Amino acid sequence: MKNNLIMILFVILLSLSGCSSVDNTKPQNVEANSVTAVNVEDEETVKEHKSDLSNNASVDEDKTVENVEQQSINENVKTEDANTGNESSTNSSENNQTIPVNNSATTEESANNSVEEQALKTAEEQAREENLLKIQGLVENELKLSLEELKTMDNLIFEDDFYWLNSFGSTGYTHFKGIHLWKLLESKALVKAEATIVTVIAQDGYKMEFTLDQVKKTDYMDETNPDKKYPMIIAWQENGEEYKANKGAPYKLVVGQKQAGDTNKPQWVSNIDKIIVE
Ligand SMILES: Nc1nc2c(c(=O)[nH]1)N[C@H]1C(S)=C(S)[C@@H](COP(=O)(O)O)O[C@H]1N2
Ligand SMILES: [Mo]
Repeated sequence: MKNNLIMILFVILLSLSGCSSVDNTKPQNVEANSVTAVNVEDEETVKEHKSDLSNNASVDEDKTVENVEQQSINENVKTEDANTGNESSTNSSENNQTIPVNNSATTEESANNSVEEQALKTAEEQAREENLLKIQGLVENELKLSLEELKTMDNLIFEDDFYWLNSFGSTGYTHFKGIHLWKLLESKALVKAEATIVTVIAQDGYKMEFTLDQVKKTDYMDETNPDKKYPMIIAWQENGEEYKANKGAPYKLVVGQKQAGDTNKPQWVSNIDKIIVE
């Protein structure tokens, strides 16, 4: 009888310790699951409250409470993550994906955006800088002129149909509008007295060198029309259309013929980068 009692007690003890070892694993899963459940619930309430925003003034308060709740849930998930082994990590990483991963994606995205924005901005700035008309060398005022600035110089603007003769004998007219180069150098850059040479250099390295007298000359000709007289100009508009800013610096040096038979077209310089006075 006494032995039976001891046996019964022993069995009870055994089964109790067996139960408790089952209990050790189960509650963990339940906890993890319950966090997932709360997350889903929470997301639903967020959605609900969002749609409530327009007609409920107390929603802001609710949202603050919710944020606190959400934060504590995140903390729970993190703590759990650190404490649990492989088995329950599926659950907690699921939980992580619902909130924190989203957050870090947003942060990454905005970081990427700002990097891209900055790159774009620098590219734009660079393009703007490259599209400035630079005048350097023997001048009182070295200049970096934007197209907008050039356009405001009303009394320096010249426009006409320019006759051209190319190397292989082809001819034609092209209408150009732009700025009178010598007037620009004389009145804005203030060319120094000792200057004798003007070199016009394009972005692709193509360049033409002129004597200062050639730049000052205002009676370049059209061998087929004695009435025509042209100065040397920096054009920004060709046949009624401005040069596209993404096709290089929007300036072209244009000049008529010095005398009959002068192949003037190859002397034009597209996409001018700078003008150097020496
Ligand atoms: N920057 C630059 N300008 C340039 C050239 C060039 O290769 N690069 N070629 C010249 C030659 S040989 C000719 S015939 C004309 C052609 O003028 P168009 O581009 O208006 O047709 O541009 C001249 N200006
Ligand atoms: Mo040419």
